[in-house]
Amino acid sequence: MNAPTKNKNLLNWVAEIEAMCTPNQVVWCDGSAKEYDRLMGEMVESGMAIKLNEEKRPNSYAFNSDPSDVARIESRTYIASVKEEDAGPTNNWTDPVELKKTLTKLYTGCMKGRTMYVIPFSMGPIGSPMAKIGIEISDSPYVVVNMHIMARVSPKVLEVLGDEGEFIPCLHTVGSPLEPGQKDSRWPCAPIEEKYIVHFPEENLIWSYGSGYGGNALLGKKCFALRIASNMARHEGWMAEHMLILRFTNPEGKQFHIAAAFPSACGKTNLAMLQSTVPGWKVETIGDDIAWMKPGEDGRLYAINPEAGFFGVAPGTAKSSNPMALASCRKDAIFTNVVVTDDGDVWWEDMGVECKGGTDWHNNPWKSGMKDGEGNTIKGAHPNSRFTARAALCPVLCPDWEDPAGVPIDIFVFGGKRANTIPLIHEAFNFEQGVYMGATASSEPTAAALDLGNVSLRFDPFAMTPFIGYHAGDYMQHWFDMGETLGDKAPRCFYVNWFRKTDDGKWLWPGYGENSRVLKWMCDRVEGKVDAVETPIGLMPKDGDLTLDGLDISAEDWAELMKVDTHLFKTTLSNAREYLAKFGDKLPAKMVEQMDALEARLG
Ligand code: OXD
Ligand code: MN
Repeated sequence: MNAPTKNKNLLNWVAEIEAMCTPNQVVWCDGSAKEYDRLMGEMVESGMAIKLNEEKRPNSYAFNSDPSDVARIESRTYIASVKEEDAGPTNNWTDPVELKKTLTKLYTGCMKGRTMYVIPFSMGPIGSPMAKIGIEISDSPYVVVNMHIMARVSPKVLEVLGDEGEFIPCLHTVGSPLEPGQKDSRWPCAPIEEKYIVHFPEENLIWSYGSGYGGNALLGKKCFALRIASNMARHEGWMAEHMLILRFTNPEGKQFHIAAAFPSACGKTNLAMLQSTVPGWKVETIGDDIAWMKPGEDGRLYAINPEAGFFGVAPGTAKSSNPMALASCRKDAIFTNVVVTDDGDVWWEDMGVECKGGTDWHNNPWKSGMKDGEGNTIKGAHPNSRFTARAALCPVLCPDWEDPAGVPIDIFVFGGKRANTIPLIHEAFNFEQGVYMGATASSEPTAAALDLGNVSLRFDPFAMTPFIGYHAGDYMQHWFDMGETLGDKAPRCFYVNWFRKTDDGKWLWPGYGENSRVLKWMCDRVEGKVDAVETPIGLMPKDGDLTLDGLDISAEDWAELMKVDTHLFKTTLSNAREYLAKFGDKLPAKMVEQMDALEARLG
């Protein structure tokens, strides 16, 4: 096929990769429905894809991966910066020269017997001043169809790129060359110890080898839009964050834009698509995973969602927890590692419906309640099984979610999963304390940590631990620097904990749609409609300002939910000091100031 571009750098790179990987053929992708249908047809033919029942789930397909290839693999993910200290303690580092030698050996001939797809994509609305162009080369047709949904794949990307434009080269292979006559496996990939997901930050280059799954293979997402972009952002004065973006509109039509960072399993996608229970207030979704944010001409911080779809965790997605996510994958969707029911639809654990029979993610016959030889329930879907859904199908998507200028962020929300210590909501006194809150966001693995003596906290700064493409201490300093740039136009910062429990393990807060009450209090604060109570940890709602009308929460439970136990807080602070000590002399002085000030306030 003739290359649809005259961009020399791109043509040279594609020629170089073709020579190294020796595919059967090179196909330039155009992102069209025709291309999507053709590839799906080929994958159904080869047995890789299952076409779902057209009546139940129109234009949708299911895939089952190899059991060794089901999630991001942090132990095989590298930041190969020239200097080790630039990768910092939260990343795996390997010398880029050595790594390139190892990988070049693996890449040589790795696409034998396969097609090499060249996928031009834009992260962010094509042509937006905040968007960036990437080119993914991959030998996986599964990657191509997922990229169609998750990014903007179109010939327009090459038009915007032009003859001289710059792009992020993203090289991917499943690492499973085919000898002549060799039958392909259903989900080709390389063994774990041969998988590599590598970022070269000085070259803005991504090399991924051996995995076909999610964030390891759809390189626009975690690799580009977070790891590489966070490093670019720090040099260029913007931010690439692991945050959802939503719009909350009050009954008078005033809009507030909220960006929120939560570690995994804290309901980020649910919050992004929340159904407000506050009368007259409405939530609309802009993004569920990544925010790119840049100061605008008016000095405020503007955000875009660089993605075009949702790559959501399937188990737990139900009518009760997130009807909007379910609706987003009602058609035109891809499902990976779920149950395919006997009537050609999909099912997963905690979907809120029974599965009478189907095929599990291992391709074995399956039905609800099945047990293994030892009496353990066999799960039908993998816990990290996913739906790939088009954002455009989300019923509560903001109509202007693709505004190239982005939306002005009013509020940052941080949080974690804590059974105790952290109240439902508190606000930072100022942006710098907000940075401390984000940097020390923590969850405890189980409610067993109620036992004070053994609190084992997992810190996950800004929910970015696996995604900061450089030294995490420098990253924290970048947050402080952004605060200085934004000055009094910086978003207000809040910390929430939806997960507080009583001593006997009962949830104190109903969560889900009721979280809108907490968001409303934040908006009222931003508007100056309500005062707050000053406590040692920050600002908290005055009695009655966060309305509980219609909720069955006793006065004692409310007091417990909002309690600031200074003794417990001191334990969290000392855990935070211990955690942050590993950043050594890269830990910003301002972070130490924040910790000292908090300690003094706690008395
Ligand atoms: C994701 C993740 O898949 O954060 O979004 O791991
Ligand atoms: Mn994520």
